[in-house]
Amino acid sequence: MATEETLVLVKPDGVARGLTGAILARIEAKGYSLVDIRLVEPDRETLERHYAEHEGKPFYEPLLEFMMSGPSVAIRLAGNRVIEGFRSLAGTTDPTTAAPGTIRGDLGRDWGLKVQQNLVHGSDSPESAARELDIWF
Ligand code: DAT
Ligand code: MG
Repeated sequence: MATEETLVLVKPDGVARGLTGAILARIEAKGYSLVDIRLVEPDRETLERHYAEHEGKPFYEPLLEFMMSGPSVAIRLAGNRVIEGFRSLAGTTDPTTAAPGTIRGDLGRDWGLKVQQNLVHGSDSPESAARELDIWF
């Protein structure tokens, strides 16, 4: 498959816990290329666009509040099959049960909150990646 791009976010919990470097190290060790990277403090409108698919779900409002609680790091990441590759590196959504060896499995846990704080976001399809990269870059 041809080289593709994905959007990665180190979310506010990752930045606040000082894990940006550790997460970037895993991405770089895997061999993907950083095309662009920036510190972002998104407003509500940006997050409503980014998380449009989750509007109406019980965790939607807590998710937006969490994402506005501090800066995130937005990364344009490139490589062959990087969309599925980064999702694999990140691990499954719930950090309690995400596999050891993954970012969420090794570095995340349940903090007893209404929204899962799971350190990173990664686009889930080529369509999502194109849409999300347009929002953040
Ligand atoms: P992912 O980030 O693995 O693509 P998602 O797109 O389904 O997961 O959900 C977006 C974020 O919302 C996710 O990273 C954490 C939060 N979330 C998802 N499902 C949740 C749930 N059942 N309870 C609490 N937070 C949830
Ligand atoms: Mg998702």
